[in-house]
Amino acid sequence: MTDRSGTDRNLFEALREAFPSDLDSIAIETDSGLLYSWRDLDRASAMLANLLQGLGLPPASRIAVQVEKSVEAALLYLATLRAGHVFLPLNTAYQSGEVETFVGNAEPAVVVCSSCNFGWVSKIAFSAGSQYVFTLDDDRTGSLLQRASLCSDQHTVVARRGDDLAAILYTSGTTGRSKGAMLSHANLLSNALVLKQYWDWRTPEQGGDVLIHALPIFHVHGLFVALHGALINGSKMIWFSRFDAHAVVQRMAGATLFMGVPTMYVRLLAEPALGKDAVRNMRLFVSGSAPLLIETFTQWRERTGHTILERYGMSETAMLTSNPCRAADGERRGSTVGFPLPGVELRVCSEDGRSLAPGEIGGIEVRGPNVFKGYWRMPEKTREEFTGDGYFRTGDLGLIDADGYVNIVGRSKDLIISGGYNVYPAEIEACINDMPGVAESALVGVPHPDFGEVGVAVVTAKPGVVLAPERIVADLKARLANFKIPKRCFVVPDLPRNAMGKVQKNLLREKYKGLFAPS
Ligand code: MCA
Ligand code: AMP
Repeated sequence: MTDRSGTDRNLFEALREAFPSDLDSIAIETDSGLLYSWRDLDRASAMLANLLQGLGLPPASRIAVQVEKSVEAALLYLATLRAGHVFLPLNTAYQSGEVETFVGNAEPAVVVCSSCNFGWVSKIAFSAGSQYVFTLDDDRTGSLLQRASLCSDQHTVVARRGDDLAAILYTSGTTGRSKGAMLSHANLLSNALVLKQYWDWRTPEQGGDVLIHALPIFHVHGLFVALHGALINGSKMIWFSRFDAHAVVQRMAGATLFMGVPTMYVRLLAEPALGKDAVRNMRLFVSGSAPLLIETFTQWRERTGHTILERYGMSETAMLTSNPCRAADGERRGSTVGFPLPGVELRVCSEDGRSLAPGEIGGIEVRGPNVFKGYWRMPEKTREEFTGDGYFRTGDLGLIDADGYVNIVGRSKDLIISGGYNVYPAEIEACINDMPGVAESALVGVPHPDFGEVGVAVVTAKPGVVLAPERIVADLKARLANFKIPKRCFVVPDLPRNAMGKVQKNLLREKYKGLFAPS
């Protein structure tokens, strides 16, 4: 079979081929002043890959990683690809119960964690059958690097087919049950190649792009869209260990590209130093992971003279649509997520599966080389989410306007997106309902000036019980990632219900929508 797309291979091989010919030029400059050359990336990822290979694991073993953001953490990702294993990134906010669920389901052979979490993480990992637990800290210490320092810096990339698994990304799901989205080398490589072309990345020979990388690297946006984007274009990165709006504005003069979630744009706009001078060398601002308010889009244009390019994607699919980058491809329109990317087939369907006409609102369904292989060990769930003709049901509601721009108008899935992180109400409600004295609960999303949307919990008590909202929130904090914690909690006599007995979340959303409105 001929591989016309050039994606039937190990993704790392393609990224490595794009490194600039001058391997001693700077690939990454960190916010703490460290410099990494392209040769450093090549050698260090080789050493880590040799370490992984030396463990004698079966091909496609899962390597689960919950560590603070660092260049070494990104190198571990590259090493996992190089060694032909499967990367499983975990948000650092996840608490032990959440990590136990993911590790229990994925059964990774290797787990890498921060040294301060070694005690509880290793207990979970060894109970799930993991063979090795290493530590990696953001100050370049830990057993992983110690062991890798003894390994050779020469490594031959392990051959992988495009269809082989490269990564598993967990999402909590609308039922509260976690699902691991399986992404292949070809899924990720095809998406990186499409974005290279569509976003007009400039290779070093064309003057080069410099990306400000300020996103976490345990989700699609920071790990794939941003990191692959820079690597496959041989572009330098200015690397922030965490997002700091003030520091990002200071570094913009030395960069050409920024990618962020809407909360980051809101915080950047609050920086007095943000203006036309600060962005004088910038070429492109990309926003995604959550809806970008039209006010933010407009204010950004007024303050900086740049029009933010909004795009849309999912963990299961990587990037699906994008506003145009080049003027020749069209204008960037606020409140829209642009056109389906080349190679992505996107349609809007009614509940009974009819393809809808432009302007009609329905469920967004997608098909393409970027669409995942299914949920890890959940063939039934996978089947449910795909149509008979191979389209993935995104759970997003939208329309395609008369000019072909995709507009996302809502979600059929019960999901809150807070500061770019997904919060599935079913998971939080199940935790609250487990608490003594709780009769039932509902978590609804309401507008928030910083995070876009945040969760508000509405709870009822069992007869004769008096519940304290602060206690509920404190208990949740001990069990769940911080971004999932409701920003407010109310104890009420009853939840509103419709004639069928279903809780009317729309009424709760309406009731609490003004909670965080700026006064
Ligand atoms: C932090 N907090 C949050 C969030 N982040 N609350 C709600 N939503 C959030 N997203 C809370 C913490 O619990 C804490 O509360 C307080 O804010 C400060 O925490 P800190 O860690 O200091 O927050 P921060 O550093 O200011 O983080 C804000 C952030 C971060 C930079 C916007 O949330 C972030 O990096 N978001 C990006 C997420 C992302 O990369 N998403 C891409 C997913 P307390 O003090 O009460 O404990 S990929 C995806 O969605 C698809 C594929 C796509 O299209 O990209
Ligand atoms: P995740 O499961 O973290 O990959 O989140 C994917 C979801 O984020 C999508 O299904 C959308 O609901 C949402 N999303 C991503 N980008 C955008 C965007 N530009 N506008 C609105 N929603 C978005």
